[in-house]
Amino acid sequence: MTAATQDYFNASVHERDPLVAQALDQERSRQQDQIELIASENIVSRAVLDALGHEMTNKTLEGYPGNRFHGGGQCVDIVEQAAIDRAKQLFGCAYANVQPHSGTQANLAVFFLLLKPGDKVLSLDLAAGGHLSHGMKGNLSGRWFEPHNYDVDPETEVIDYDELERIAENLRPKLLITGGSAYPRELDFERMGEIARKAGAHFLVDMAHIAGLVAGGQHPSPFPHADIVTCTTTKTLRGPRGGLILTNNEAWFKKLQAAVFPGVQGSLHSNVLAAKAVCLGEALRDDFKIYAAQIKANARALAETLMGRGVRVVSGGTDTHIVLIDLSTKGLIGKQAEDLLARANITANKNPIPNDSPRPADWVGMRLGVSAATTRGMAEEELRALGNIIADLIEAELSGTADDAVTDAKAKVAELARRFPVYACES
Ligand code: DSN
Repeated sequence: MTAATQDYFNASVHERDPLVAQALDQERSRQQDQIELIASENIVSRAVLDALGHEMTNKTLEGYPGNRFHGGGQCVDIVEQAAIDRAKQLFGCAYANVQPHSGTQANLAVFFLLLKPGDKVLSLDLAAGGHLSHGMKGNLSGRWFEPHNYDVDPETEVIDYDELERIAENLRPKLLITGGSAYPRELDFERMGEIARKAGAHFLVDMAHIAGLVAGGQHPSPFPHADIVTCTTTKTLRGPRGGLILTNNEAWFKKLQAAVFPGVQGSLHSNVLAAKAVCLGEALRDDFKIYAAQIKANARALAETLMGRGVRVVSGGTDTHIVLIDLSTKGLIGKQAEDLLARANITANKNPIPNDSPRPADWVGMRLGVSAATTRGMAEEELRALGNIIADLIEAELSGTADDAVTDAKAKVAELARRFPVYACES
């Protein structure tokens, strides 16, 4: 073996690529030292990381277990079949495709399966918590299909199901979609399934954000009301980046397989399938139910603390991991609050609230999510402390004393981060 080959197989990233290694080290420290409140993020287990970093990434395969276009797929067949079986067991459905590279890819495959270009799609408005892959103009779903939206009630900020029914009956869309990225309340799948059937529409539930809550019994299941369900394996499900598609419709399933490959994707991500199998296995364990219940309790504690300090929480609370706050009553915008929290090592993101400006720079909302903090072991007491830190920062920004408040908040965040370490065995 040449020295170059030996180096290729044995040298670490620190030895071969200091620039990338330094960024990786800094990212590890960042995740340890800050508190993550971005609602779409979570912290995967060491077992999921092991699978993601495995040599299985070298394997190229197309097709499905037992029916591949390339040889040597026997080990990937095992992990893909495990992911399929576990997804079906976890979500109580008959068929699962575990290959989508993301939630957006999963949705695209469903569009490819069920729609023709120009067909009408009815989905939750983006500012009310929907998702860009449900018909946003800048996304293929909004360019090739005819998007329409339903909204939340302006008073309650909860989906206006009567209005949705009226819109659906007039519009007669081919596809009704619910779910998204920032809707904090429980979704009434039964009512929306009835609305879809009355309007002659197929019903897609995109449970990307709440899949872990569904898995843990903390949000009603979309089955049997949905015709088809998509989700990501990140977020509350606490797995690798990727998507799933689930259905009970036998007739669709064969076509669904072809819609994913070769419809919208080529070869699969073998190591990610292994990591998906691991995370789905973890979500089947009893301790995941405890985790999901703690997420909800933590989100409520955060929402109640913020409301108690005079911060307006959209819809007056939460039934999920998401707390969406409206900064307009404080005269701030989302970007200001995001930057302010970042100075104190709390990571969150500006977000539109219902009827917000279409310009991200003007959004007055900020989205907070508790999944990652809950994974670290934080409970209601810590989320109340975080709520008070956030409220202190906002008040200080208004009174011109932000610098002092940031110093104080940073110390409190550092103490929390130290008490709840990430991948502690390595530190
Ligand atoms: N949809 C984006 C979010 O919720 O942040 C990415 O998952």
